[in-house]
Amino acid sequence: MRRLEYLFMALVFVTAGAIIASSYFQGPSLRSVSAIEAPSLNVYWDPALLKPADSIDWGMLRPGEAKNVTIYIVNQTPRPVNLTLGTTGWDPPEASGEIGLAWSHEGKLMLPRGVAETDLSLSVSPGISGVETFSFTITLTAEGLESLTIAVFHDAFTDTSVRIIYPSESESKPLGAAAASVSDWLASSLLYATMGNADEGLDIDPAYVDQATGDPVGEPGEAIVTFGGPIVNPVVRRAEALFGPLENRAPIRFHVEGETLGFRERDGTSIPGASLRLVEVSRGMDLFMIETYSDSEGRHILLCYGLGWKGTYAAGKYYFKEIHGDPASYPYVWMVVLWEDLNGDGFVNAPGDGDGYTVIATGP
Ligand SMILES: [Ca+2]
Repeated sequence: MRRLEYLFMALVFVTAGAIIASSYFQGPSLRSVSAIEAPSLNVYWDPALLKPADSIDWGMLRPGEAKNVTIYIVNQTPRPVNLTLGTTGWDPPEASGEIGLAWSHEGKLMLPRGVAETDLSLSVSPGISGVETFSFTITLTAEGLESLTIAVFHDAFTDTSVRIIYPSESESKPLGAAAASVSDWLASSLLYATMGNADEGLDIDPAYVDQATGDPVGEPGEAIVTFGGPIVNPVVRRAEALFGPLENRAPIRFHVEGETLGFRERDGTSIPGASLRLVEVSRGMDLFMIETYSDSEGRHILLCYGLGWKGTYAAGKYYFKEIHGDPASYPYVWMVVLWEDLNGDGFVNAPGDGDGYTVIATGP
């Protein structure tokens, strides 16, 4: 994963000084109240993001006890960020060995404008003594990453609401897209298996696809996955439209010229090796693409499809077997892969099971 170091670093301070935190003994218990300040990562109590969390009351803590609070963090920046928790400024210093703070998001990724539910856990050592009041500063470091890549998208799935849109069999679809085949669904199911928080819907469902524009429906920061190419998939058809600002379009697009099918960059630049003749596609070869981008509404989209249906199925198997197993090796915004039915059985075998998968091009 490439990082744009120093370009963006956000610190969230949950402090006990600037921000108040008082702790004191009440009999055998400790009480601690902390206020929260979050200049770049906004913090809320509720998933609807209506109640800003400007302080945490940990309640009464006995020696040996731990308390959890659930908060919702919003990445307000236009970049994916990598989160790290730290504590500083312990007063008295020895309290740091007796009181610990942990959370469930160490090292995790957040998509731009993404929302993450996380638990903060404060624990007090059973043997704490000599500490009547304490204070410390919590630092949540949000390191900005260079761009949304396939690797970032994959890693963010764990904590991101993902909407999977399936091209339907309907003959009447947005933007005049054609009926899809079940193979597009098969490919999607391989991604579904890797996600923790996915909703599924069809392209003819207005809750998933704007029936007038073909745009996917979703909140800023949400992730959207869809399989199947522009012939059957209105979301892809919309993403590859040849009009409108370039930055609103998917990074690469389907291109057909005579009997040759392939992919080009969104501005029309050809991609060497990223095309096949129609006759080759029917003889056990296919090209597929996997790409990710953010649309103008701040939704993060992963598109996967082949020139033919076997290529789309191959994309699903490739994602599951290769990318899911080693996402850090895919720091790309887009990639084009050649699938070949090397064992000649007419079936799309997974990588390592007899067929060939060759990365033709990656970008940017
Ligand atoms: Ca095969």
